[in-house]
Amino acid sequence: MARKKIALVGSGNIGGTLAHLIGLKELGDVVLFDIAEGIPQGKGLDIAESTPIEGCDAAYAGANDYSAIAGADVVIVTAGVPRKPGMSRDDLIGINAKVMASVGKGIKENCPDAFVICITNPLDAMVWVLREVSGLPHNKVVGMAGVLDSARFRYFLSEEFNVSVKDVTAFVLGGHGDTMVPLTRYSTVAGIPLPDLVKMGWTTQEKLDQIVQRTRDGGAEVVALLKTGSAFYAPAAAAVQMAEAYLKDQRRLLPCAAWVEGQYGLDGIYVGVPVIIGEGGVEKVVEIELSESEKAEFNNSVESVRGLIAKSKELMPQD
Ligand code: A3D
Repeated sequence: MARKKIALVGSGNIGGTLAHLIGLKELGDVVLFDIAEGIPQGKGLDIAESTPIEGCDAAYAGANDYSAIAGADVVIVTAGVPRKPGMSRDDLIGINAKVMASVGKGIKENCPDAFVICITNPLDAMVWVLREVSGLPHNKVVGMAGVLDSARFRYFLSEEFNVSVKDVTAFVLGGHGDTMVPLTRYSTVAGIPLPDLVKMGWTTQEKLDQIVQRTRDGGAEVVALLKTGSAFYAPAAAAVQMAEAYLKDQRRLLPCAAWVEGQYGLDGIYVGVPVIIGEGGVEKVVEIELSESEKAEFNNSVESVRGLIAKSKELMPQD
């Protein structure tokens, strides 16, 4: 059986980490693409030289021409600019909407059958642009945010409870921004929901509220520490989990920025919801019951995504 081909559009901090993880997991051969000459080639060669040590079979190539991504099974997009301290994700829209338009064209012309995972911010709006320009089916274009936001929530909870991260599950819905909705009712330690753990005295409501807020600010916390860019290890791990679910037809239930039409009363928008990812891409949008206050928070988040999509429409080059 031929190895799968995974194209990474953007070979910066996340792109390089993705390339490394994909090789370690032997998910397929990797093509790194970037507009910066030498970066994708250099990172590809460097990682390829680690494969004899790791004992993993994966080929690496670097390119500055879109023809290199031809026939890719999966494309992971990180092209564009990240935040600097003091910036919100939404401040990136002017540059990144134009970048997504060029990436969408490259995908359309070279690998229209790929499963595309977008990471570039502001996430939900950038997935929308990518899908619009590439013309791929909605179920094959998805955004990575919920897996990362949920992982941050899980990590903070595991610290608070002093239990293994393996036993903590968590759900974060909505747009990937300050309005994201961490759902405490659907988050558990080995199946025990967080509100029950408060009743059991494992934590207090006040501490839980602080953890929810820290989750919302999780990206900014790393940006403030790094000063030169944004998080990349955890975002790359999250996207690799989504790519693996598709390539191995795992049917994982993961929170992703997916196209929602009908579910949750929405009439066609990209926003963070639980979905099943398998060989068909996004095979199902899972509609969970929300309380009145959760609904209000989710709708608030949807409105903010709508605003960003409208702005992206104005910024997209017309041709
Ligand atoms: P960075 O290390 O700067 O890498 C971006 C790369 O994109 C650079 O190598 C650029 O040369 C390249 N690039 C710029 N324009 C183009 C273009 N037109 N075509 C191809 N390549 C281009 O950034 P990063 O890897 O740290 O972050 C990448 C993106 O991911 C940013 O927009 C971040 O905001 C975003 N991000 C999202 C999350 C989510 O959870 C959604 C988390 C962290 C970062």
